[in-house]
Amino acid sequence: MRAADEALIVIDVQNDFCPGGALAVAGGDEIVDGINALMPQFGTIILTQDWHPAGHSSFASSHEGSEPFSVVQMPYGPQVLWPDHCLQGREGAEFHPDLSDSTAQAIIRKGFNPDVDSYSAFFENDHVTPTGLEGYLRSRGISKVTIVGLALDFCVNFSAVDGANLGFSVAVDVGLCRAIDMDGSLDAALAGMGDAGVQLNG
Ligand code: VGL
Ligand code: ZN
Repeated sequence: MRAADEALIVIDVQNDFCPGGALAVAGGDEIVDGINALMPQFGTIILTQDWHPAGHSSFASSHEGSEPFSVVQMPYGPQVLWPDHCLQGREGAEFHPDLSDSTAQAIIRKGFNPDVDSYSAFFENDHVTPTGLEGYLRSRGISKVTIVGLALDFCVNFSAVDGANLGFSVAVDVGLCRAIDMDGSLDAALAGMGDAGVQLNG
């Protein structure tokens, strides 16, 4: 059993990020059993859920003439345009059916602001609007987090770096993550997490 000040954060293990989903991550479903097996070690478990309204500004379909996986400039910086995914209340936004969600005490939904994407579990992509996770963790006395889930080079990466910058001790169990890996994004994410002081395990 991990210490009382440790939490497990499971990022976006949702149908749309698994094979057959709208933004499928290769092997995304392969990590579910391992995550379930890790859960009993932690007294505090948090799940995140990518949770977009229809017409979200991160969808290529909201930008006429733009293709998925192209990049546009948003007021808050560059933004990859994605296929429509994780629509609020739809099957694609549900957790993978085999993910054990009964022991999770909090579910952080993110990406619900129509104008700003939110990769990180801590801040929207403007890097200032909080999700509330920091306060949740601090008020529960959590100082160390282990992060697993999807996708390693986007939401796991941004969550881990933000967590480290906020002063949490952050470990990523890389074996319990899968990556989108577009245009070198995986290598950049691994380097960036290392630079931020994130411990990369597995
Ligand atoms: C994610 C792209 C768009 C993720 C979410 O969970 O990594 N990636 N929305
Ligand atoms: Zn998204």
